[in-house]
Amino acid sequence: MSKDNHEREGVSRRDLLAGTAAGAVLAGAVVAGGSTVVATPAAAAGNSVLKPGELDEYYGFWSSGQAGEMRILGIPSMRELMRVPVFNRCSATGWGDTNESKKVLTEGLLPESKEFLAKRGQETYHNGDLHHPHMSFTDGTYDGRYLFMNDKANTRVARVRCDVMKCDKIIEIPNASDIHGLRPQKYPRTGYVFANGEHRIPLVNDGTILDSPEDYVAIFTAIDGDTMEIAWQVIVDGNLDNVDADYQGKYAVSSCYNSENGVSLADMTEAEMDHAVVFNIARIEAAVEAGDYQTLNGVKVLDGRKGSELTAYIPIPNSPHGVNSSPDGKYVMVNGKLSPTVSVIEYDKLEAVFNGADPRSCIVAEPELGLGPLHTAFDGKGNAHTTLFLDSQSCKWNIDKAIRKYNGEDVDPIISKTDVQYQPGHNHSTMGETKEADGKWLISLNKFSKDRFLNVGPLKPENEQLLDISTDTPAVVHDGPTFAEPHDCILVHRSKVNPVNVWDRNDPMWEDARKQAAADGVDLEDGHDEVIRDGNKVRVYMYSAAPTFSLEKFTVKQGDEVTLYLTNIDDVDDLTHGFTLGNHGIAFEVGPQATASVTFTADRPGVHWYYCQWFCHALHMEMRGRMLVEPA
Ligand code: CUK
Ligand code: CUA
Repeated sequence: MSKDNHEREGVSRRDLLAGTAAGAVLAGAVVAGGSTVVATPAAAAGNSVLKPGELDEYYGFWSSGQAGEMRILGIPSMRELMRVPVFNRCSATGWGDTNESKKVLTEGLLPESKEFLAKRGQETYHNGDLHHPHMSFTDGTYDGRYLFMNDKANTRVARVRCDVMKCDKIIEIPNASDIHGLRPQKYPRTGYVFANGEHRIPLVNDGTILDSPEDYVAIFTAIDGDTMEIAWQVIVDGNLDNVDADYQGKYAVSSCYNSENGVSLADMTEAEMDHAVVFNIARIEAAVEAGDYQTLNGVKVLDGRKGSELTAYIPIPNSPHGVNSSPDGKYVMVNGKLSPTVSVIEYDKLEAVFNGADPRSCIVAEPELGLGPLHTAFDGKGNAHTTLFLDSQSCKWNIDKAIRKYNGEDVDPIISKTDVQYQPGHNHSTMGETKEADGKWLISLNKFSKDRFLNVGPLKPENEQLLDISTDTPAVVHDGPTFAEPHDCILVHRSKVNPVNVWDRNDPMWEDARKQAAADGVDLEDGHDEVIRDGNKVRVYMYSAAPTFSLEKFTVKQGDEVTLYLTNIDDVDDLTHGFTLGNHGIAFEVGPQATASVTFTADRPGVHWYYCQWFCHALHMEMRGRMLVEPA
């Protein structure tokens, strides 16, 4: 055990000894007082195991890939703390069913999508492919306001409010196809959220073009993170994969694996060199100011194809993937994927490139690390950790040494390689994409778990591993199976995030309910129940206070359009109620001091029980009531 580990915050030598006291314990299971603690030597060294009741030092915000939600983990324990529905639907919270969530899920859709979905009997998309969750920044570090994330499946970008950890905005991006890479501006603040359209499509995609891929384009989008409106878009050559922003507010850099502008696998992988596109923010803003754009689907679209002064195309080998700015603000790493190299671009050399210098003159290192470099994370001490997909390794290397080697010195930038299980995609270090990178922990998000867990059938979990990176030989200290499919995550110090325990009664989330209640003369703020008939529309206002609903029964007529508003007037931490209406497909959560509503047509004559489905009280089972639907 290194000295370093003993000094880790919150870990005393005694804790470590206690954790290994039984000797035998080191590689086995300790059974004490009925609980089983699995301890491995590495776990004890890195102290990723917290005792019951201990809090984690970091929040992990996780993508869930094709599951469409965001997840919150505690790091280093790797305990899953919460799931936040975003692009998916959620049976537990009613996301996708309540009027409040439907508003978020539908208001940002393009008109043609609404029309298309209506023909499928849907108000919105029911799926999503969430790859990249990233927090808003101020001055180069997380500010705890928002999390932004992409939906590759349906070309959308969503925002989650960090005060309540609920999604409050989703927008569909016109003109682009399949938003993949997404990063917020780091400086001076977010600001822009940059979003890459991965797939090339005809610029006016009206069904008249298929077999002339030269008429296809990819589109880079800058979204205003405060308003969630699109600020501008830039047309590029090639496609767009991942993106990162710099620490000066000058540039965003995207990788392109398809400089060939191909549409088949053979076309797309033909060239040895692809490129990174650098977007010059000041020049783009000036061009917008000067009116140097076309308007397409209501968005200002600028032309940044080769030859444009808005962009620079930096040749990079070979089908590059991840893009990661170093915490010192000096460099951005473009990970070579099919090339064993990571290309290191120095931000300060980009100005010369924009003024005509050789595009490759901004490359200051190109270390050869191993097979399949996909993503790079940083420790804030001058080192980088790159995932090697094909080698199933995490490679620790020194940035300065890589630069010296590129300049001809005989030094080896590689510090060590750690086996991971197996085939890592993204990795992420604690605070690693901010100027406050602290070099404590690294997550390796591995695409395959193979034999690491009990067999659960043909569909296997993936494997997320936690590495202690405080030493020169990072060690895996935790294995964790995970369901589809975290591509990316961020590790945020807990001091940056301050969620509330109880909702504010004036929260904008239920603004529409508040307005309707006011129009109906109902005081939503004051535990007021009422059934209001308005033609064949019936509005039922009720409140919950453990263990009762204020209305133990109400009556509507067959064919009525019923909107039920439920306000939880309990203001105690963790006192969530729910409303499930039997045989109506309706169930939602209502947190302390929140209001939620749902609308349906009463069409099943009879008595229908509604009940609270979030266990809230010793008399939770009794927390129920009846809706009578009178036959027409
Ligand atoms: S991507 Cu999946 S491993 Cu969508 Cu960020 Cu690289
Ligand atoms: Cu209220 Cu269970």
